[in-house]
Amino acid sequence: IHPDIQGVTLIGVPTDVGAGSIGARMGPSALRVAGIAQAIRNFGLDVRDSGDLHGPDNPWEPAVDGFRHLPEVVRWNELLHDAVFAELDSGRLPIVLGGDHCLGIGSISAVARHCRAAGRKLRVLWLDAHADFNTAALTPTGNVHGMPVACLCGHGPEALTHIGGHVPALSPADIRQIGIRSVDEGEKRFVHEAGIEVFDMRYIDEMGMRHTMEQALLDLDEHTHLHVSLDVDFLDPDIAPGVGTTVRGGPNYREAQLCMEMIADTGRLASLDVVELNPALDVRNQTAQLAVDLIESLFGKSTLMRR
Ligand code: 6HN
Ligand code: MN
Ligand code: MN
Ligand code: MN
Repeated sequence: IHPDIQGVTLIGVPTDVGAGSIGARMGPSALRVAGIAQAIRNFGLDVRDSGDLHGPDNPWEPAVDGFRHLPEVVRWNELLHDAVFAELDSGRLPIVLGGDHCLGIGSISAVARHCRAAGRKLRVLWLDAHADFNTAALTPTGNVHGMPVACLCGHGPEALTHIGGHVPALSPADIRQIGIRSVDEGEKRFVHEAGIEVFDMRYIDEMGMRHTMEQALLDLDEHTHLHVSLDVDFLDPDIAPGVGTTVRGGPNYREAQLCMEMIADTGRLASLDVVELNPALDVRNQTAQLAVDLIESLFGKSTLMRR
């Protein structure tokens, strides 16, 4: 992790207002049950669990003007932005326990604001089966968890794009997407037009995870804040069934571990989102346990002594 980090704070965000199925609201509990706090404490870090944020219920309504539950999505993301910003401001590494991936808007807009104020460069690794680059006009579902990257890049309703106080919160040049294998037709064109660097599964198959991560982590320096947004549907559904939007053909256990280990080796991790875990679809909490396993690697656990 980043050498300036004073400690780690867990922020539970029990909501699925942005998702197409309910259940991700139980994600924070499942990660706690899988031992996330102790796993990080084992590295000698000061870990504080700040509990759960409290936001509106999921009204489970059809889309209005291309968005499902926009007011509720806005409220959760405003709350999360403030919580993440406060932790970064006190020198701590926030871990957002989602919750669905619409929460990337609040979390990463706070990270971007922090980086602007602190004069840091920002690199966002978006680990996901999906590009999450839809807009109201492009979305086939209206679910805002399919739109956070577009919103962060300034394409979306003002109530979401301006949460971090600067529009756009992110430049496409700050983002690397890894593991992508399901992108909607209009969304494909828009990702291409925006110029986001995408390491899709075809790339990973051909070049391997090692080369992929070397590319995704190029040009980090001592001033870089590295944010990881881990959508658990990034992982192959054989090892991670507890997700509402599984897509087959994702990274296997070792590929996922290597991905985390290479991020750990940079020593630049400064914030993390773990999202889309849906315990209602899981089997004996195995997806939460796997996520905790991967987070241990992300924080530097390795099988041998390394230096
Ligand atoms: N996620 N592209 C689809 C949609 O509804 O826009 C799926 C989005 C999935 C979002 O997994 O975070
Ligand atoms: Mn900082
Ligand atoms: Mn996602
Ligand atoms: Mn996804």
